[in-house]
Amino acid sequence: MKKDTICRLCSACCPVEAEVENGRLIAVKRKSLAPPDQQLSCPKLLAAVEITYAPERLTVPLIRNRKGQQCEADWDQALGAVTSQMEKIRQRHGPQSVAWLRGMAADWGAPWDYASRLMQAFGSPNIIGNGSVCHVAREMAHHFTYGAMTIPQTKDARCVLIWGKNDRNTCPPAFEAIQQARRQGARLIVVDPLRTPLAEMADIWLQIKPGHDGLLAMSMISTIIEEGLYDRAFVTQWCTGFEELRRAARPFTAETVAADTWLEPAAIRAAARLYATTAPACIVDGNGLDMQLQVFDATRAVCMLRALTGNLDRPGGDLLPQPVPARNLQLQDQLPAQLPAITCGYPLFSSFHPNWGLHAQSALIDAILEERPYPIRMLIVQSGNPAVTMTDTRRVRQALQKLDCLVVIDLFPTQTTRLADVVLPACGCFEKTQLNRAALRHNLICLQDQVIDPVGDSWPDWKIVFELGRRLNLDRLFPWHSVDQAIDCQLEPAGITTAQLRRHPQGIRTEPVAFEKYRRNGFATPTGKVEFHSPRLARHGQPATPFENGFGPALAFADQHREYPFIAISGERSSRYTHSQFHHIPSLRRQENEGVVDLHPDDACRLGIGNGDPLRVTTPRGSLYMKARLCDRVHVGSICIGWGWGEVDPRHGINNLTDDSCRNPVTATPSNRGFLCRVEKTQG
Ligand SMILES: Nc1nc2c(c(=O)[nH]1)N[C@H]1C(S)=C(S)[C@@H](COP(=O)(O)OP(=O)(O)OC[C@H]3O[C@@H](n4cnc5c(=O)[nH]c(N)nc54)[C@H](O)[C@@H]3O)O[C@H]1N2
Ligand SMILES: Nc1nc2c(c(=O)[nH]1)N[C@H]1C(S)=C(S)[C@@H](COP(=O)(O)OP(=O)(O)OC[C@H]3O[C@@H](n4cnc5c(=O)[nH]c(N)nc54)[C@H](O)[C@@H]3O)O[C@H]1N2
Ligand code: SF4
Ligand SMILES: [Mo]
Repeated sequence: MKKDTICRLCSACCPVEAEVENGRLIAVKRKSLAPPDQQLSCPKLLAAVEITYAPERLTVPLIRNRKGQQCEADWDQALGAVTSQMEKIRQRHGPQSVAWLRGMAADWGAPWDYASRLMQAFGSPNIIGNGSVCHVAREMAHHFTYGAMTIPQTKDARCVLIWGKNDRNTCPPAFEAIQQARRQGARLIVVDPLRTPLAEMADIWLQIKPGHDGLLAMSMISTIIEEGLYDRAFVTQWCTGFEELRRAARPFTAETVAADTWLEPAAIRAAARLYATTAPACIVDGNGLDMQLQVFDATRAVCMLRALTGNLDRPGGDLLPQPVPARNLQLQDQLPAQLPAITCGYPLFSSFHPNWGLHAQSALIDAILEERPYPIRMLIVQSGNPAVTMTDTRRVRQALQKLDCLVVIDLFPTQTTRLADVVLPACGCFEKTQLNRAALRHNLICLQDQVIDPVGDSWPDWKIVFELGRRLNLDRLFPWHSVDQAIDCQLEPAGITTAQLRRHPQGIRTEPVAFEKYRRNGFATPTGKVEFHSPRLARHGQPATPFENGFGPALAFADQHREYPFIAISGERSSRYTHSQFHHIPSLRRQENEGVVDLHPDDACRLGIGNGDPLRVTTPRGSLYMKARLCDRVHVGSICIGWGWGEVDPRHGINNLTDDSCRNPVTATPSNRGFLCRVEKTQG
């Protein structure tokens, strides 16, 4: 039997066709729109069956006993242990002392609302997402510029500007669209410190110095304005703050920023001209911008390029999304107004979206360790592995160990589940039905539909949350007995049911694709226009126009560059793994057996390091051990460190090196991606 669903082995949300025989998953294939010889295969999806039935899967709940051992339990015992701890802590310290942490996108989206609803009904405002280190800071920058995060219309573009995104490894459908645009003659500009496959395909590759994208974006703005290459009609009618932007950008000439960006002035100007004079053009922005100290202003500047060139909401440009109307299941209004969330130090970031979790992830660790603004004593982690993936592992582990109670909901044992008092086994993506955020934020809406029974005694996340609700006597707020009922309730405003979605596996549109929608109601900003200058930000003491007060520090430990002379690039995704996941899957390990440090041959020669030599990489926060791989993918003076291997061995953990003491003031983003470090050869 074949069945359509959405893969969530990573956050690309690819539509797939699953093959099931006698209730067992046999194979899963991506439904690609590209011609057969242009389709990109996904190694994780090819390993889907192996992942689903991996012997390591958690199949029963675990509870830590008095001797400190994790022992198997049944669901009744485990859920009872969780709710009795929650009640106990609420009585002693107040409900706000219990927090919920959401990790990677595996279970993101509409189901996010279920956990938020549970915590809000329980009385805690602390539902913390990981958006400060993922794309949510970027999303906020889009919001503050023109009201929503745009979607590049790559396949119809004549020029594609890829800024810190590697769809070759992270989103096959998007990569196929880039290839299609190329076949149709589109020009390609890539801004990436690494020679990625996309950089190799590009007409112009800007090998930017990590973390310095804000300088480049301002410089491109400066060139476009000074050379009169902007769309005057659009700017006059639909943008505010053009003079402020011109003034802010003026000092960032190509010649001025060249040395600090490792780029040639001529290349910067050529990229600005090509992008501004080839219409339509779209910008694909990614995680390369996301974990920078300057993320908010750098991304705003990139967003402003879209508006300056009149590419917003035009075919082949950057589409403003058409969200599916859905019911907000959250209960924010039931929380006492005087009870701040622990993310209150980042008020703009915590409030820019009505129904997401609060995303300043680092605030959670502050609250546990430093008890500010008040202590968190119990934490429930859902679909995340913070002991590996959160900034500054030593500090994170210290925090997780300080808790009175740690509960982890996951599919596999991880560095984080090992620290837990209670572990609840969750189902994988082919074992449950859910609505994904991607499906709601923009038409088409597709269903991720269950294709096989849960493996072992694992439960879907929705069921775990609903059952916790019932045990906390919140049955009234969790009246649904199936996920279909809950989705139907959420989608009622859209007039769509789960049953209809199931009948239309190719998806349902609630409205036809429309361009230039701002002509009807303006942009969703306070002024109704694209805001090059934001009075809202000025009121909060932030630069109203990007970098109007200059460009601040870009990399962690920049003040100690003599001791730490290399720039590390972290987190570049492999197509075979999702963050810390799947490293135990034999077929994937056969393709990529270990994490490595990419080092330029010139640097290696200078340091007497050979290919495959064991290295120690050090920052003021700690060390990491990995083998060297000599290659010119990296710029001299920088290294690229393999991501996610801290799950296999904590000595390979990138976040041993990262710094959480310096953050973007708006979005709480630390510089996980670019930081200074020292590299040396070690013994075996
Ligand atoms: N230094 C540095 N730090 C980074 C990054 C970086 O590039 N560099 N990247 C950042 C980014 S963008 C992100 S998104 C985060 C990712 O950080 P995490 O969210 O911690 O990522 P994963 O390692 O993928 O952990 C996800 C966990 O969820 C489990 N899981 C998978 N599916 C489900 C499900 O359906 N339900 C449940 N309950 N569990 C599930 C998996 O087994 C896994 O243990 O890391 C961030 N941290
Ligand atoms: N296979 C796989 N797919 C995934 C994931 C995964 O772990 N594995 N994770 C998912 C998640 S949660 C996310 S957030 C996305 C991320 O998706 P992407 O944004 O596509 O992925 P990355 O590889 O993290 O980073 C993109 C590029 O940014 C570049 N980069 C690094 N530093 C800088 C910089 O300072 N400036 C610029 N301009 N570029 C820089 C890197 O070299 C890399 O080529 O992928 C999702 N998809
Ligand atoms: S890229 Fe691969 S793993 Fe990620 S959603 Fe698509 S098919 Fe699944
Ligand atoms: Mo992410």
